[in-house]
Amino acid sequence: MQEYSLTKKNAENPEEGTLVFFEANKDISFSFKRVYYTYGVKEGIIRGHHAHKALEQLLICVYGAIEIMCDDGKKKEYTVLDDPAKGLYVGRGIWRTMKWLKDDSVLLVLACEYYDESDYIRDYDEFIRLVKEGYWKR
Ligand code: T46
Repeated sequence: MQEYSLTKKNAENPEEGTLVFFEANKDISFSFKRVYYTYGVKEGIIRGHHAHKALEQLLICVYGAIEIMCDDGKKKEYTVLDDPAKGLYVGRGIWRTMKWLKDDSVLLVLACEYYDESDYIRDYDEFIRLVKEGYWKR
């Protein structure tokens, strides 16, 4: 996991807000082929509960606040995304959950690959088995 502070450009007139940008392979460590976002989620809901064999992603909460739990099979780390200019890189072999801390928070994700259900590990025991057998070199 790695936190990124994304580049912000504040408008001269504060009422015109802020623009955030980043470029693949320059500002973040990988290139992305897919973008998706999740919205309309109520406070307290937890999504995720899976790991990826190979997928790398950048998670950004573009509105609201979402807590991301990342578990490498040995320890868990919690990150609160509550700033649209903050990104969290989540690499391969990390079991993750996303807990909505505020109604209607929006999670934007940039993924290095197209959607492939066979890349998901949705069973925690299977995840731990793969960690123990060294599937991911840490
Ligand atoms: C992740 C976290 C942060 C697709 O058909 N295409 C897609 O690109 C995606 C992302 C999902 N789907 C389908 C698969 C399921 O039938 O949409 C349904 C909901 O997906 P899922 O239950 O995996 O959603 P989350 O919010 O638990 O997890 C998602 C991503 O799937 C996952 O890669 O890391 O967001």
